[in-house]
Amino acid sequence: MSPLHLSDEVADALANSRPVVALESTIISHGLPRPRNLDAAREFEGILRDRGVTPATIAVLDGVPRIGLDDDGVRRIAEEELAKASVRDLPILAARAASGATTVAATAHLASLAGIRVFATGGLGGVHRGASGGPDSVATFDESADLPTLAVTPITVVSAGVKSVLDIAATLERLETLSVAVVGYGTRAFPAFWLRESGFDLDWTVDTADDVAAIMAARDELGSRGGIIVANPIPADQQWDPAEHDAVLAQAFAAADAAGVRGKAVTPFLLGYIVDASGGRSLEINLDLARNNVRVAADIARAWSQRQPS
Ligand code: PSU
Ligand code: MN
Repeated sequence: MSPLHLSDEVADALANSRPVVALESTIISHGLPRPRNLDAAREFEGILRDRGVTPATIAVLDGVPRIGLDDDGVRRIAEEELAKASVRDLPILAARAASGATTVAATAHLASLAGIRVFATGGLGGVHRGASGGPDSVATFDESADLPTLAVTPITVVSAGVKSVLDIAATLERLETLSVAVVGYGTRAFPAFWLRESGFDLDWTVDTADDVAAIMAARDELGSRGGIIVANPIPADQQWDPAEHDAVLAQAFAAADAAGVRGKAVTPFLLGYIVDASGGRSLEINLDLARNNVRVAADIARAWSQRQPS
């Protein structure tokens, strides 16, 4: 018996080489506030369906890794207090019949097991500031499992780069070491989630979804093990005003410092603070960039599907 449960529509689409895009559940359960998160989960699926692509939202429910959720499953990831589950948590949830919302790492792993090749998210996890220490701080070693997982998982992830609360230079260095391919979608500038540009340039840019599908095909022929990150910046007219962004981030870091927040609590603290301090502006941008990534992932999945023998 397969340990995975594929929804009928996902199983049918995969069996017939029709386009499928995986969606993560941690962004719904932990990344977006209620009740907007339920609308967002449904909207992301709708964007795919409107483009003839089958959505595969992924989560572990009662111990079963589900690839494609029904309406009740989507409601559960938006409304229940679920564990945030990375790859290492999957066997524990399965053995205990427990539930969890899957991170980029866990979603990529499960999607790939199911045979899905394209995945849309908001922002990837990465190397946290202070991971390697500083003049007056000890190293936290806080690097998301998203990075090493993408080194060994054959999936193409569309993301708006990584959040500017992370150490972006270190994240890009780690992706290089881990041999994860990174291409800018219509840009050479690596984006920083709410902003179009992080100040770091990429070696490669692609202009079309079919360019990405061609890289995926070549990847398979060359026996590369890892994934491909498609860095898709938010459109210029939707990005956060950089000066306001910098000011709110500085406030957020100062507040985290003053509150003595440490370790894995830092990111949720910063993100919550940033939504409040921006008067909700950062949340609207987060939704815009995620929608934009889902649209690009749909185009890539269609281009990939067209390359498959039918
Ligand atoms: N980026 C967002 N919102 C999120 C996340 C990232 O804008 O909710 C989630 C993703 O699921 C990502 C995870 O995989 O955070 C990374 O967490 P950690 O650094 O603990 O691995
Ligand atoms: Mn971490």
